[in-house]
Amino acid sequence: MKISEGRELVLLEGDITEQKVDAIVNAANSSLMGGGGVDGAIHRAGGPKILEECKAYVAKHGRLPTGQAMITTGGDLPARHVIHTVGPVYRERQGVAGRSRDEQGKLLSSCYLESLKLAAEKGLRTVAFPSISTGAYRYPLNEAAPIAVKAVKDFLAQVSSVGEVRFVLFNKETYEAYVNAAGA
Ligand code: AR6
Repeated sequence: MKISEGRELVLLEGDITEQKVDAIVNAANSSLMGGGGVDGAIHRAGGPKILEECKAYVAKHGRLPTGQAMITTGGDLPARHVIHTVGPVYRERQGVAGRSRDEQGKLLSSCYLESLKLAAEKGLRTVAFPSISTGAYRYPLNEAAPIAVKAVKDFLAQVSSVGEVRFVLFNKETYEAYVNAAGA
């Protein structure tokens, strides 16, 4: 889907670890020590260099807050870099201890925006995202997909060096939610 001259949004069903792009984005957790889901798949396929850089980052800056992003090498992956971001854990019951729905949405949106800002700062042109927070972090797909698509479209519509953003969605249900959200 063309957003403007030289700016494209692409939706694919597939495995993000196979993408040959400037950067793939990892749905990590604040410890940056790896985990399950897409995080586990990226560390397995990318080899130990990625974890070494994550450890060095945490030793220097501390844990990565929700909604923020940092970058490492792509290690053995076809992608040159991995941008690690931390999505919000979705909470059904809101109030007292929890974040409001709006706050959760802002944090999810921030994951996409901060990752793309980092990519632009580094002069990276092609970036691939998974569906952040909709696995272990339980964000409902029908709420997360429109937030993700809007954040990326808004970014691409502004002047930036990033030319192509791909959503690489792991199953049909997720792919279809993003197709609906993009009105594609
Ligand atoms: N390529 C693309 N998408 C994938 C892949 C893959 N190889 N593998 C899984 N997905 P999740 P979260 C999809 O749970 O909800 C980790 O343990 C998956 O089907 O990976 O943000 C971290 O360490 C789903 O659509 O991430 C954190 O602790 C999407 O990726 C926590 O999980 C996100 O699911 C983060 O949870």
